[in-house]
Amino acid sequence: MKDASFLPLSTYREYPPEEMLERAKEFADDLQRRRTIRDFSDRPLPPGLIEYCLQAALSAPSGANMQPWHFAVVRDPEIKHRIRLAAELEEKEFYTHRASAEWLEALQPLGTDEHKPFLDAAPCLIAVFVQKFGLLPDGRKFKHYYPTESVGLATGMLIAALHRAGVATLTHTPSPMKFLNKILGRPKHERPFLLIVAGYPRDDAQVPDIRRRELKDSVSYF
Ligand code: IYR
Repeated sequence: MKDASFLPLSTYREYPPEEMLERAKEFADDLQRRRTIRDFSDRPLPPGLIEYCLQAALSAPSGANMQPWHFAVVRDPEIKHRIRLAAELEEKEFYTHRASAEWLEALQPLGTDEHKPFLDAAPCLIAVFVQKFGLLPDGRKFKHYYPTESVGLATGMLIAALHRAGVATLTHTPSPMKFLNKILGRPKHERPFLLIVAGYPRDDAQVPDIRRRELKDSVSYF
């Protein structure tokens, strides 16, 4: 086997046990306040903020360290509007024909419909793409491992980073969303994974009256 090369672990920090608990609780309490929102203000975000949050996302672990992701940041109002029009076309189809009665019933507590004004209003859309394989400069392909899982991890870290910075998000999945490749000029082998809508909530923003499961309902110990 080819020799791997190693460096000393210089970035790990150990904390005293009380501080570990404090840090874990603080982080959990902060994330408990995260809510997915749909009522976005058009206030711009501080310059450079999204880049720090993307830096956090890029620290995610990935299969064989292939980092099989691409993030397209959209701030241009015209491009946001094109995305809105394309998304609303798909959503109209979804709500009137494509979705099963069971699916529509599951969505009922969220109060969603085919209108997506937040795609114009929010200052920033981040289209996340999965690369099933990588491309060498000569055009040859190489396989990415666990691409979907890897991009899910990076996206989760991005949402947490945005929340921590005070940015509200919506994880939006117009389906199908191949139109994102066309509008954003992404290659065919990249699959749109998610459209993250990011910004400030409107002053009158409301969220659905839904709850998170408790620890005992989601966790088992052995
Ligand atoms: N993409 C549609 C429907 C939708 C689907 C799921 I799963 C949601 O959690 C929320 C909405 C829409 O955005 O309205």
